[in-house]
Amino acid sequence: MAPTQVGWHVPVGSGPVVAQVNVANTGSGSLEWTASEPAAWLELNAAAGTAPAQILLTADPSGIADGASVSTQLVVSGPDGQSITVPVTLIVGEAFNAEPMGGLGLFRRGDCNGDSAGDISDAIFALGFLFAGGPASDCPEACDANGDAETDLSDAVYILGALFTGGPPPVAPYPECGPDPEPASSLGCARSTCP
Ligand SMILES: [Ca+2]
Ligand SMILES: [Ca+2]
Repeated sequence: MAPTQVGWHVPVGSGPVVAQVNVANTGSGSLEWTASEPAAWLELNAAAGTAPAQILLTADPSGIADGASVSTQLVVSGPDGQSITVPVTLIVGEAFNAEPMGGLGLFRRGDCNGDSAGDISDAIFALGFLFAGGPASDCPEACDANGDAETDLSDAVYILGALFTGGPPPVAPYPECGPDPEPASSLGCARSTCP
């Protein structure tokens, strides 16, 4: 299951932010799972299902004070008593000393495959996910190269255009790491390669 932790750092007044946790079955047969978390500020789009699946986590910063850091745990339980715990943290406003966030919430647009480089492999990764059953990105927002809050063929075309035909570069944050300029429509970035 990926990622192993989820976090956001949002400005005061931010709308809800979203991240995605993939539940995969590395064995054979079907794997039933249930998910739970106890925090009022966090919601899941599903509490149970069959792997492979994607759980969308939506964190609502609206009731959290400027400078506050809140944490909870997403627990995903499978058969035979197996369970995986994913720490989830939401930091609001000027709280830079709360705890190290390891770049969570920051991303570099266009780096769809999360290797810190922007090159043709990102377009290949995006096409693989869209059309060839390849893995999903741990940072879907970075795959949204043209910044229209959707990941589709146009993003792969956009990445290739920027590399080879003089097209515009990925929209901000690019080329430096940064936060999502439109957090309300974010596709999420659960695993960042940003420092
Ligand atoms: Ca890359
Ligand atoms: Ca897009």
